[in-house]
Amino acid sequence: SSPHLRTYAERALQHKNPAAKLLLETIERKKSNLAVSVDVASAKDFLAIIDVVGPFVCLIKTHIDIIHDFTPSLITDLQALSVKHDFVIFEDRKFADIGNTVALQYSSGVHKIASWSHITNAHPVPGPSIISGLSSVGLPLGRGLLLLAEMSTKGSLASGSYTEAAVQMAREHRNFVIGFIAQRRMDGIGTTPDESIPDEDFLILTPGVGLDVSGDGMGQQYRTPRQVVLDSGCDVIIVGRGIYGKDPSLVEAISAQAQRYRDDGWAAYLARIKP
Ligand code: S5P
Repeated sequence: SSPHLRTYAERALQHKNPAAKLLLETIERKKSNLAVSVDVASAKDFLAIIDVVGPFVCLIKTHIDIIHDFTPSLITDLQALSVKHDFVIFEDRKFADIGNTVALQYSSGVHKIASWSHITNAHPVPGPSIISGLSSVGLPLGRGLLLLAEMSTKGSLASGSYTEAAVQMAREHRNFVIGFIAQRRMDGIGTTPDESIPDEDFLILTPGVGLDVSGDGMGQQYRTPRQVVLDSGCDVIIVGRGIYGKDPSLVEAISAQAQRYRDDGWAAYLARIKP
């Protein structure tokens, strides 16, 4: 059956990539397919939000280059929170360069992403060499890569044959590419029905999720957890401003929003796997 009709627990048993396995196991253990994207500029707000939403998430998504007062100790603190609350870490770096350059960007610089982020992502635009470059660093560390097969923004160029080519690229590197940033399932895309690939199980992590507004006035487009998980078959909802809003100090509001999205995402999953 199509992966999205199986439970997260069943899929965890099948997956060979350690980061994919960890994510699926964490989702099942915490009964949460919610990822929170923490796009704030101060280290203090960043850690405070993560500590509040931590109990309700399977994964925390970071843009570490947004933090204006970054120091290496922030990573130690982030890792401590990931142990305390049991979540996976995904640095949303969106690599997009030649293999040699992305390998250096992934391993080095101020942020040393590969040393702490279980999952990262890349644009497929340079072709397969971007995967080779990143996997030369990430595979020995047990990391996983998501390709951006689609985007949530109005007018996105990642559609049609570009999306198909991204899926084909992923199929050639299934030990390291664990899935996609996309708006729907990618199963069998680019194949004819008679050449379906039996044990293909790409994880679909989906941003552009919001319950209260349909966009942000800067091209972002939002759908509900139910549309994303039940109607489109995606595996993880990624929510940013819908949860932490405009004021990171409103701890109770943030906690309530995280629970609300967690509950909606899980209800949509239960409705999906119901025989
Ligand atoms: O297509 C995409 C891909 C990504 S990774 N659309 C997105 O919005 N994202 C990221 O998800 C984006 O960089 C941001 O960190 C998050 C969405 O944030 P929100 O506040 O709009 O929920």
